[in-house]
Amino acid sequence: MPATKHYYLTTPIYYVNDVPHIGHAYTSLACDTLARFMRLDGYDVKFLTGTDEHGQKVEKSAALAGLDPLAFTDRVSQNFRDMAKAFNFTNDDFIRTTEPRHIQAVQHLWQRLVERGEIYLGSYAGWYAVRDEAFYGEDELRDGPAGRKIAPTGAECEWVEEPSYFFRLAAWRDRLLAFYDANPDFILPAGKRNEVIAFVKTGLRDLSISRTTFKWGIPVPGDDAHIMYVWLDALANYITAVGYPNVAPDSEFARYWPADLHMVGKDILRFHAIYWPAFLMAADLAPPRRVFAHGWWTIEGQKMSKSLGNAIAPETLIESYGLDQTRYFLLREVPFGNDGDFSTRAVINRINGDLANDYGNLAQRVLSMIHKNCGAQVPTPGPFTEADQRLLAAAQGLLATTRHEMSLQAFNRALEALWAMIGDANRYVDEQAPWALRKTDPARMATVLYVLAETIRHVALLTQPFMPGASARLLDQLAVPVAQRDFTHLTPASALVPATALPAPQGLFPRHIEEAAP
Ligand code: ME8
Repeated sequence: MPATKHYYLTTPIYYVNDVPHIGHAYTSLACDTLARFMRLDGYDVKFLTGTDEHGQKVEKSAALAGLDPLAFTDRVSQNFRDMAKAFNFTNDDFIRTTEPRHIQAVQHLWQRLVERGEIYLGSYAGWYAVRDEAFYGEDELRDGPAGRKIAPTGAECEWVEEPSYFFRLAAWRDRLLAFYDANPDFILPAGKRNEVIAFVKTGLRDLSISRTTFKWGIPVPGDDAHIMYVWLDALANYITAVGYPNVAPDSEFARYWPADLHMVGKDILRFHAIYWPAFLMAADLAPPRRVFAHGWWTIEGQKMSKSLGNAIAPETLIESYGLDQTRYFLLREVPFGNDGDFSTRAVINRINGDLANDYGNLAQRVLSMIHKNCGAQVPTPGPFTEADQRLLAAAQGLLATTRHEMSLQAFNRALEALWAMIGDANRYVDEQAPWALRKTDPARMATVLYVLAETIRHVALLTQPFMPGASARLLDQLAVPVAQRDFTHLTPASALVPATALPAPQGLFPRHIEEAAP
């Protein structure tokens, strides 16, 4: 049966001025995990990522690399595709803003805004930070060394004076506030929502949306002297990828728009939560349903930066710790939405504690007892005790809990719920002591091991979005057919079938042995 529920989610499109680091991997990982969860939960998912290739920052980086911008973007965009591959991300599309489909879509959007009277020609005189690709008001800046002006983000600003097209953003203040009011979950987390609302309440200035002093951008239709402001260009990628300007009732746009979720870092929330819904409403298109602004990673207590040379390449993490381990750590360590610090110690603690001791050990001891004592077959249970029923009921309750947490992008809380279950199961093993029952009451031993195997089946199905590799191996060890791994099988009707042959158990998560300090 084809899925009728659609779910469209996006990562930011990353600037190609830099190589990918764990910050980029983090945002994409969160989206990948959610995309996998929603697919397993029966949705027709579209998961988009890509690269943001225009603008002054990219033009400058290309010049520094001695390449023309397109050759440069070809090269660096590939790094982001490689990152997606290394992490086993399941994006359905990878958009580049230099593609013809995008240029055509943005120019169409521009024309629509012109027709609706939302754009006018003026001239801009003010401060611009190339690093942020953002305009700043004098009142937002502080003085830096040698008379320089510094933006709140720390980026250096330069004075810009040029003819420019403007978007009538100021006129959207009240309609934006009404929109936030009517859609309380549009911006998450709530603290970030309050910041945006407070900022919009102070009033908005019309937004300069074209530049004339450099060339690397999409030409403004009908006025070749201007190229579009890179954020208007970039934000529109989300509609390009669903086929805009084709908005016919049977189009991809009609199926997926409005997007269910734009996942972004907190640094770019204003663009997504203020400019983007204003552009869309001004073009008479629906705003997205949610923008989630997650927190910022530092490395061993320090900001990641080129000058410190401390940015961690995502591939290094995978090589050092394994893919599933890296995926687990990033989503478990920090409440999603908060800032987090990456430290080697914290990763090793999670691997040896949560993965090896808790999850891995549960699976290992149950599966090896079954292998040795139940003829390498799913055991045949007898009547269930109250303790058995309690554990099974908790396992069956996991879908509702994790579904709720995932609907709020609370990845860490979904994992906490799964680990609470793992903890309960480990305690049940200790209490029931199946190894002792082997001699005294083998029938009861079989029941206990069955209850445990069935509990592990539930946990393994639900850890799939987070740790696809290890979860698949565990489900293989339980002989769960591949066709029975979506969430419709989290019911007693799909329970393990007694006497099914099981393969030899294998360890899931090796302990991480620390290398001796040099
Ligand atoms: O802003 N911690 O691209 P960008 C967590 N092209 N996340 C981090 C991070 C860190 N230390 N560093 C980066 C742009 N990120 C625009 C977006 S969208 C229409 C255009 C992640 O390459 C985080 O998601 O600077 C942040 O928002 C994004 O990378 C910025 O990527």
